[in-house]
Amino acid sequence: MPDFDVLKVAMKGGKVADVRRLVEGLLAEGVAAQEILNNGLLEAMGEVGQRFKRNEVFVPEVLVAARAMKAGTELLKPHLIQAGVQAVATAVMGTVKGDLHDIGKNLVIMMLEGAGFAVVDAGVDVAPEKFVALAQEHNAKIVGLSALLTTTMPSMKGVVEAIRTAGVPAKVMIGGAPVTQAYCDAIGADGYSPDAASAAELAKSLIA
Ligand code: B1M
Repeated sequence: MPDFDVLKVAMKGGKVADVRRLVEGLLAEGVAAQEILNNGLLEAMGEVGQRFKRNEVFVPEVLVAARAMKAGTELLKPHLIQAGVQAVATAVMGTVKGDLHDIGKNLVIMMLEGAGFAVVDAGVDVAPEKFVALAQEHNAKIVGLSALLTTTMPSMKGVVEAIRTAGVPAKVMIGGAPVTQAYCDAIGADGYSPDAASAAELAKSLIA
């Protein structure tokens, strides 16, 4: 039975070099990449997400843990592809038109990836048509919208309408500092979450 505790501690502490070394060691021992991903990296990221939600850790800790997870998953990726492991689903994620804030969006992307989603990062200042095109191109099950300005929030309504009009069968979830559940209900989006950890849980529940 491989011991994932050391790997989890290294990942939660954002120790990129240690994570690489430990993942390589486990692979060399013959541990399956899927097992390292689930019982090591994803579990550690889930714990970081829960602690973030409880305000026990903050944005910098999440970012360093996410960077360490990325280093680990990069080593696992070729093995996972070889083993035919599928992502849970694809999500397209972007900051809406007129809005250049991307720190929250990037955190949400990391948590979604941590939860097993393949994420297409649409970037910032993204027009409704681009969300539609990317969702169609990647057969996305989730379209995630972030907005930090009260002046750009209305663009979310435009994206929901564009997605529905184009007949894209994706769930639209929204978030960002000025966004609320009431606004989500008002524009007919499928879900709202106040933070990155809940966003990953919401995405999983929306496709369940
Ligand atoms: Co700007 N800015 N900014 N800014 N900026 C705010 C948002 C502001 C509240 C500051 C203030 O006045 N107190 C204010 C908005 C006021 C309003 O509309 N109510 C503001 C303003 C006015 C502006 C400019 C207009 C300033 C100017 O130029 N006059 C300008 C606009 C530029 C533009 O976008 N067109 C501007 C520019 C900038 C910088 C470029 C300098 C920089 C952005 C850098 C970057 O993102 N790369 C910046 C920053 C850093 C901020 C503050 C200080 C921090 C934002 C942030 O990153 N927070 C912010 C003040 C503040 O919030 N204290 C402010 C950390 C981040 C982790 O939180 O993004 O909320 P957040 O994400 C959270 C949740 O909201 C949620 O999860 C995340 C993690 O828990 N979440 C989702 C986010 N998206 C989600 C999506 C989901 C689910 C959850 O589902 C899909």
